[in-house]
Amino acid sequence: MIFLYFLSVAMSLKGKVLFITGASRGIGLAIALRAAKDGGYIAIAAKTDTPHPKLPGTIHTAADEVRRAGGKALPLVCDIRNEEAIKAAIQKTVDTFGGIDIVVNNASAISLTDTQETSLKKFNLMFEINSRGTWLVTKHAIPHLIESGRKNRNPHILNLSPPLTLKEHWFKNHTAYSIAKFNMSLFVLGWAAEFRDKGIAANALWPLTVIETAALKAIGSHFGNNTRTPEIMCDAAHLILTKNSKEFSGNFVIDEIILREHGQTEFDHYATRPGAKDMTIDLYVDDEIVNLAKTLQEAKSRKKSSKL
Ligand SMILES: *[C@@H]1O[C@H](CO)[C@@H](O)[C@H](O)[C@H]1NC(C)=O
Ligand SMILES: *[C@@H]1O[C@H](CO)[C@@H](O)[C@H](O)[C@H]1NC(C)=O
Ligand SMILES: *[C@@H]1O[C@H](CO)[C@@H](O)[C@H](O)[C@H]1NC(C)=O
Ligand SMILES: CC(=O)N[C@H]1CO[C@H](CO)[C@@H](O)[C@@H]1O
Repeated sequence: MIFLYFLSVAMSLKGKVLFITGASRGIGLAIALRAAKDGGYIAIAAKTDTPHPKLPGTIHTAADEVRRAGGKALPLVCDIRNEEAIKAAIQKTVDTFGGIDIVVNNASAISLTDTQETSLKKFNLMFEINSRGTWLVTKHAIPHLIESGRKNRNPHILNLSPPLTLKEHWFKNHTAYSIAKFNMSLFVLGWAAEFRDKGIAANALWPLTVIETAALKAIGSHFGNNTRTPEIMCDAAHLILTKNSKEFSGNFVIDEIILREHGQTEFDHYATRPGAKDMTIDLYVDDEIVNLAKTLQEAKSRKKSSKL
């Protein structure tokens, strides 16, 4: 009984303070809502204060959703290209919620264009948001994560970025975006080592299949229709963020794989279109990863049939 009580506390984000960038919609918002369901405190740091002409959701609508889901919300206008804005947002979070336990670096700019088609403006945007922004937000959150570690509050950094793979075909069509995204993963590699003795975990999470978000629709999806909803990413993120930060760090996690490794066998409900099969595999997911997911799936169905 007592053991179960502690287990459930450890596996919840109740009372944890999350600073999430790009949380006004899509995957960032889904992660915020999952934490809110546990009773988490969420700083929603994003650029969108007033409605975007093409994309739904602002920090205020996201905050309302977080509160409805059972969490505390702090909407913050924060352009992560601006160091002063980041410092102010972090300070406001600490003043409001008493600290920071988790940083989720989700904000991301995307332009799937080749070198000639990528303007300097687009290149700078991807560099400034994906790699420089991730670094800058984390840099200013670190003192608070160290404090969280001292208090044994299980501090985590989670970057929404792909497993490190250096195959040229992942670069060919959009080198600049690929480098900006892999840069986020390189930070995971470095930070896991840098902060290990402080008990702070740094991990990366990436989807096996294409996730359908408003941003994806806006850039014109040539990815086909066999996509999943952001819910699979938030379930996987929740699993990572409730793991012991002293033990689980430096991992490049794929959503379906970690969920299967933890015993989940049902994935149909994540399909954007009910009944869709043969999900479209996402960028940067090597064949070995796809095969591992299949092996885990088959191992499970073998286990099931041997029980019959
Ligand atoms: C690169 O572009 C080509 C042509 O559009 C396409 O067939 C191929 O799948 C793309 N490769 C990746 C890894 O996106
Ligand atoms: C990747 O990171 C390095 C080091 O921070 C930086 O110099 C480089 O401009 C980044 N590249 C992109 C495309 O983000
Ligand atoms: C996706 O579905 C829409 C509507 O059913 C269809 O018009 C479109 O061709 C499909 N796209 C792909 C790439 O299969
Ligand atoms: C608002 C925002 O930038 N959301 C991003 C969250 O992360 C995913 C995966 O990197 C992006 O596709 C979203 O655009």
